[in-house]
Amino acid sequence: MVDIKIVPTICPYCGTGCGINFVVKDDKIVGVEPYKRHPVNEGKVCPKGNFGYQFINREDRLTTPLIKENGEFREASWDEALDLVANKLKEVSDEDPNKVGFYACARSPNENIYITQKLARVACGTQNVDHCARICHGPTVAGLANTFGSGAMTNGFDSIKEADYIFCIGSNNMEAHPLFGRKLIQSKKNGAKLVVLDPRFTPTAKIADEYVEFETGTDVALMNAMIKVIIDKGLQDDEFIKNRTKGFEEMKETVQKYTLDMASEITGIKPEVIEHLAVEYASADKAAIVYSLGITEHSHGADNVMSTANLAMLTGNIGREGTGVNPLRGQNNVQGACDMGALPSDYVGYRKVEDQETTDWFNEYYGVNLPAKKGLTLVEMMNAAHAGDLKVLYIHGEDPVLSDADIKHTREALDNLDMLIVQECFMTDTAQCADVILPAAGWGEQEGTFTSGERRVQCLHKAQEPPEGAWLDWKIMEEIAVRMGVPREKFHYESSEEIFDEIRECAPIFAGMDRKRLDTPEALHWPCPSEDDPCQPLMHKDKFAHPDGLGIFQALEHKGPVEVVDEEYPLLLTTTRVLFHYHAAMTRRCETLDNEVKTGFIEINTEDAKELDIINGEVVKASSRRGSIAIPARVTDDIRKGIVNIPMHFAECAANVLTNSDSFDPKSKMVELKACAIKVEKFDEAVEIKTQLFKDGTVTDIAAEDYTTTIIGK
Ligand SMILES: Nc1nc2c(c(=O)[nH]1)N[C@H]1C(S)=C(S)[C@@H](COP(=O)(O)OP(=O)(O)OC[C@H]3O[C@@H](n4cnc5c(=O)[nH]c(N)nc54)[C@H](O)[C@@H]3O)O[C@H]1N2
Ligand SMILES: Nc1nc2c(c(=O)[nH]1)N[C@H]1C(S)=C(S)[C@@H](COP(=O)(O)OP(=O)(O)OC[C@H]3O[C@@H](n4cnc5c(=O)[nH]c(N)nc54)[C@H](O)[C@@H]3O)O[C@H]1N2
Ligand code: SF4
Ligand SMILES: [Mo]
Repeated sequence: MVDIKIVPTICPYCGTGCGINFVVKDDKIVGVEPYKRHPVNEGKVCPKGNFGYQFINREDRLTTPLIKENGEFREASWDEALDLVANKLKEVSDEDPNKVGFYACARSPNENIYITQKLARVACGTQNVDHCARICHGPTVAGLANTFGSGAMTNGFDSIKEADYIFCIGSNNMEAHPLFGRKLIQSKKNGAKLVVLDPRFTPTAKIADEYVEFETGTDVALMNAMIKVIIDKGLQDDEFIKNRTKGFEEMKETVQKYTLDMASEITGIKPEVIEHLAVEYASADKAAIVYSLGITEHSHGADNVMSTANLAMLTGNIGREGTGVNPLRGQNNVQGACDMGALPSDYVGYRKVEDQETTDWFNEYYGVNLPAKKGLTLVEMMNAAHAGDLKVLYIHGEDPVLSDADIKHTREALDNLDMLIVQECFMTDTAQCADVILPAAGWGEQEGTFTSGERRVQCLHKAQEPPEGAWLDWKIMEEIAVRMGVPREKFHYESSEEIFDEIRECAPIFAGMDRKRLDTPEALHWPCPSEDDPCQPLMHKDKFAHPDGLGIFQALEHKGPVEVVDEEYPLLLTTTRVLFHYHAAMTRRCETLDNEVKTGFIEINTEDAKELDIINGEVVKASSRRGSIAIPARVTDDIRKGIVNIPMHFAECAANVLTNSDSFDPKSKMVELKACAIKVEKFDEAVEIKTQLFKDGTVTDIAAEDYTTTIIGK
């Protein structure tokens, strides 16, 4: 008899949080099967859910600690590696806790992330802890906290099925959150009208009722003009504005200059189309906004986010099912990483570092003496390393060499450290720069919880042992803390459940999350203040999360990208994702996914390509002020003229060689990953890219001909 076990778990890729079942044979994960009872995806998955387990038992998993000597890695015992790391962290943090920094892993369970921030705060006395949300939905956290008092998605995913009108701006969820995309299709079947706004005619735009193409970086101008139309026509919700908000008059004053003509000039959308969008959004009984990185990854990302919140409050489209402001969080557990306090300004549960009473509470709870002062963000840590002010960086499962803006700058910064510690499952581009590598157990090899984009805290289950030599993240960090002198009884856990119990003690939003209540397919959403609270997803029903319960309108001006095109660099680059790859380390190690898309490409509009004499598939040179790459061209009408696009996954033609790390959002410290000026040139001779060319066609399982999209606004 074949011994097959089925172990339920949660997909480790995007923030949709689909449930899947591992198939386990001879104690090894060998496949996945549908998890039909799961309420989020009802047994369906996208290709990553289906084939994305293939990396787990790869030969090239890291299984031995490695120490770099004279530029070469050598194998080391756990004892030697842990002592080396603990001694260095202790030496430098004793001298100045600001000289050490931590990046937490938004792919790993909450319990691991909680321990990363605890290692930073308790063992090193530093508030320098952050993670990839900074360069992802950092502007969401900052922008929605300013307007609604809480930085999270306001409604559950299923709420979208009740909407009458869906305003989807800067989100390509059919590739990036496909099982949320499925809910958009279900909403359409229920009668909702779906409108997609994006500089590219994406697979998501192709399922929309209306698609509006527009200029990158002009979202604030568009939404300000929509707000002006709504007010001029008296379509705002006066009751809602009066009873539930403040700051309306200042905002109204600011939008006055955003006439249709002015906004049309900036955005490239016809005036009557902007008017049409405003009237339809405001007239719908239940209008929902969906957005993602097209909104956030700008030097004015927080302003973009706050514009969406202004629109929702103006029309009373918040606090009800079918409405809301719905940022689609990226990483499987990036919501969790923010919740766990892997933020330089917040402890677990968004308790504020700068509030002295809160810091006093944690100082007493942990037995430490932290300052009530924010630490450095991820981008600031990298810049501090570059400047020689940060000496030790501890990276728990991130790959900044590929994912941070301006790879040259990142490599120089990492080279400048006294010690780079990387705790990883694979030898990533970042791990190669490390002084010490600590091999970690990964998905499928541990218990724990992930928190999806709709604040649903879901249990993971262990299906196989980690490869021999790889340790659980939290165990590694516990050992380091103890070696640094933290008394074992203050930093010791028998299981990830014990860590979750501590999280519940520290953060009222999780207090009611009893493990038995949690470990069901339905799981629980935070805020979950008590064990008898229903912990339902809808937020801001009767009041906002600010102390006075009011939402705050924000007066915002259009700023546009910091780096603008000029004669030398005439094309504006945006950087995105493809369905089959997820960043890099894991999906590029899954054979089935790798076979679909083998390498990167640059999308260029047919007319631009003609002017540059470039044909489809030709390898071209793309350069910015930071560097150049060789990359195959994909000539297409699906991108606005003047804009080019590179998916961010491929190290051999990495988008981030070109992007810019200098242009920050002052409100959220986001860097401008969705806009920089580049040029594209022909090579004199044929150039070969090491990996083979992509197979054509961005595939989704929805037949395009089922949908008729009207392209409006051109
Ligand atoms: N397959 C896959 N799925 C993923 C990931 C992955 O790597 N692969 N990563 C996950 C992560 S971490 C994240 S954060 C999410 C991201 O999910 P998305 O944000 O949906 O993904 P992107 O492709 O980065 O960007 C979305 C869209 O923004 C558009 N855009 C660019 N500039 C502008 C602008 O100025 N205004 C507007 N309105 N739109 C603009 C782009 O054309 C693009 O279509 O995806 C998650 N899911
Ligand atoms: N140009 C451009 N750049 C971008 C973006 C863009 O749109 N354009 N998007 C940005 C966004 S939204 C994001 S979120 C970032 C993502 O940037 P990163 O966070 O750097 O991306 P990942 O590749 O997901 O990194 C996760 C790493 O953790 C490892 N890992 C997975 N599970 C575990 C675990 O349990 N334990 C440990 N120790 N390690 C584990 C994986 O092997 C992987 O190498 O990239 C950003 N960079
Ligand atoms: S939609 Fe996201 S969570 Fe669901 S299977 Fe695909 S990658 Fe996994
Ligand atoms: Mo992200």
